[in-house]
Amino acid sequence: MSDRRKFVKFSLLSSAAILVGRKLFARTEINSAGGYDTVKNEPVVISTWDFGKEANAAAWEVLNKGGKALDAVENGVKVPEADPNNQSVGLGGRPDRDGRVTLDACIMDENSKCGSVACLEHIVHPISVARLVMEKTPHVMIVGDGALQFALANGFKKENLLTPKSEKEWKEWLKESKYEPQKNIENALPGGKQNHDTIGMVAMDKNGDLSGACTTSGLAYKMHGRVGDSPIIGAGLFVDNEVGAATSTGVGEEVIRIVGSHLVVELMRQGLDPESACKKAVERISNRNPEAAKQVQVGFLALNKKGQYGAFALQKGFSYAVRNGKEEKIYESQHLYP
Ligand code: SD4
Repeated sequence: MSDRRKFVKFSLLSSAAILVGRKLFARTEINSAGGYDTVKNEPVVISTWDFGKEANAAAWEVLNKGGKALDAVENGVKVPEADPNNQSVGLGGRPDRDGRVTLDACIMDENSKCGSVACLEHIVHPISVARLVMEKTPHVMIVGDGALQFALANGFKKENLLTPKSEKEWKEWLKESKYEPQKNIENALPGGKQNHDTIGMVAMDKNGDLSGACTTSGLAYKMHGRVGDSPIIGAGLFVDNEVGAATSTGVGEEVIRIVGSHLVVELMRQGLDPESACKKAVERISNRNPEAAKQVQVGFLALNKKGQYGAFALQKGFSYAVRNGKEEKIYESQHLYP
């Protein structure tokens, strides 16, 4: 056989072997939420709500170049943080009942390092302050004035986060000043506007390492100083590099009570797929108090170490965005109540 023919035969055999290998290991099953399992160690990023799509695109720029999941999630959630039209995260977020925009954020990496800020004012990117807490201090969480001082000392600029639009709506709300954060579900604000939409994002990089970030302005017109689940490691976000990562959105008090994201990860450790784990956590909330659970929204979103992802919510209306080498999509989550 000529050298050339030998080479062609060898190449064909190797390609066939690679294809068989991919077939064996590259499972692409449709899960019940319509999502796909990705191949182990293929980068993927998922995030809460429709606006996760733009955030995922920024995260994907990092992952696609072989960057770390930690850098990807920070880069990703900075997009809604800087968007003045997004009224539930960062700049332009709806204020508390005193008209102050107070932000909560946390970040966690593959080594279980984590950082968090809560009730932070005047800083557009609380997620980057949370990352600095993780990297530059021996602590996990810094809140209020202390968080602001820490941010300013590290070069962050003090800015006015209350946009004219959010201020106008807050003044409208003041007329009745109805304090009902527990009852708020989708479309609860005047004019059918949503009152909550945290971004929670989790990602896996090419090394198979996981990280997550979560950032929000919290419930609209909350009491000054109220902190939700979003900056609480274990509640709004949890990453365990052996098992998977999860994040949450919705009424934070309900999530904190069950330490929701940690629960989802632990359920995945016991063998549940991401959607089933999210469902069990949602059921934990509804079993505790079914009547109360019908009045609120909570959604969980999870990714496991195999690259499989899934979500589940109390109510209809929770969406999540996915970006990997094959797709850029928004999915509707399954939900408990119609
Ligand atoms: C909070 N969980 O402050 C946040 C709000 C939220 O979708 O997620 N809204 O309780």
